[in-house]
Amino acid sequence: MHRFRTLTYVLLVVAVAPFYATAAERPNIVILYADDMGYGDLAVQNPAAKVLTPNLDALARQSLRFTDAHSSASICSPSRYALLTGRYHWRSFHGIVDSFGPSAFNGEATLPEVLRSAGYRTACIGKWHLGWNWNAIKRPGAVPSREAGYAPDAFDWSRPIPGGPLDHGFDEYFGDDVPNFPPYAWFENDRIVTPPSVPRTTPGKPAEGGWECRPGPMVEGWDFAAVMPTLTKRAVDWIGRQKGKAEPFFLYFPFTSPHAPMLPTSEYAGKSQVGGYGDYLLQTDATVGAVLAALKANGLDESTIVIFSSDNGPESYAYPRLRKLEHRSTGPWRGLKRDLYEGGHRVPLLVRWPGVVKPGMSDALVSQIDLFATLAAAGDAPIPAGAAPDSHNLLPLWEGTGPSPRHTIVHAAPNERYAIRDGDWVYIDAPTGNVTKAPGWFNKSQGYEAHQSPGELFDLKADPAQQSNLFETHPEQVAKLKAKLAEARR
Ligand SMILES: [Ca+2]
Repeated sequence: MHRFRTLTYVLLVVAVAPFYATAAERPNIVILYADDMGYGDLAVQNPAAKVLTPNLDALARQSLRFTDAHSSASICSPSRYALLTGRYHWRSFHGIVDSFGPSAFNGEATLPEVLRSAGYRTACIGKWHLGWNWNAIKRPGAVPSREAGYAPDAFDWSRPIPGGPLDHGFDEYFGDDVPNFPPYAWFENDRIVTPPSVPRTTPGKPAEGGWECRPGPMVEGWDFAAVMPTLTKRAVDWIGRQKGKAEPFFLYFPFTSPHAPMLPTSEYAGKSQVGGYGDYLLQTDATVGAVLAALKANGLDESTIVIFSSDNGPESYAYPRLRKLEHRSTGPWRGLKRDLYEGGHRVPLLVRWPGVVKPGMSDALVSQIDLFATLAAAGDAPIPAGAAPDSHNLLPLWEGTGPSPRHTIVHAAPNERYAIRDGDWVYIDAPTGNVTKAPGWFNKSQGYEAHQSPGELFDLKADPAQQSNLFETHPEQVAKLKAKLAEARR
């Protein structure tokens, strides 16, 4: 199928050069990217799931569902950076971009840049969290206080802010940058829509967990609960505006949910059996449904690749949630957000491409880093020399015509510790894969015992729950993977 499309494209280019092929030949691309949603939060891959995700389950039935898919990191910014650059985050950094932090990019080509060069229209709607050049609008002498952060007048909000999505390949941006960081304000392209004029206040309590909202400037009357509904509406409206256009489009829609603050609207509050998180997950699922419905209503569903994934595993609330409400957000995997264990970075991944990707399941080892080369190939977009160095083209795997070219993944946690996956084996180059502390009751219930070894080695095929550390009994395997890790990091 792809060969046929490529041939059609080549013939068209020859015939009508220098014009691009029309959207009919090249697919639109939509990436839906949940925030902190675990493998086991996708009901279709968790037989014991206590939250139903009907829209995602329906999408999964129409998709190729990958069960061994990984984000680059177990936290936000690095995973997003790696997805958009096709490059391991740890080659540049490990942590998140702080509030008012600088851009995470350093001249790397991005997926939207490559697609745009090939004629795609590109938009980012949602959570950016990859930094801006805030110094360009910061008033001289403005410094944040420890308690209150920056004052509302620390920045000239009337000026454009460079270094954001528009400077990294997106024609348009709408979002709130990071839902729990200042400024609490809407961004439209490279400008703030309404100037923040008051310090952050947080009304009452979220449905579950804490606000996790850092101090700093806020738009007066800012409605945290309106963020996801507003983003959803903007994405739906944007899709509606693509109908009938000649060029294909790329929409990158990173959600702000189910990340804290968990604020399900009245339509979803109390509707799940898994507390505020479950309700917010229902709302997240409904956003997916709204986007899919918009594609269908505009006659775009057959010509659009839809990808759904998450930037990392669930937040630490997943432990009490499991204990009290018996919903396991990580599914069968050990660990969660920030961890080197599977639960930190093994995430849902659905790929729907009608007529090209046959619905089903794949247990091939794949990374979100591979989306760059794969989608560039799908869109017949040339990748510049040296760009996306860690990205593999998985199109043959997607189309069922060949195996995955990927056999290893280097994992890295925010504490700058590493692990390497190689086939069925994973070697953790640290005494533990936990960064987020696992409670004693959990470790006890799962048979996770303390040990004195400097590293951990697991055979995921025999031991998917990572219970038996084979470090001491398989020194040759440890040495082999240590060498592969050193080679990959060189
Ligand atoms: Ca996240």
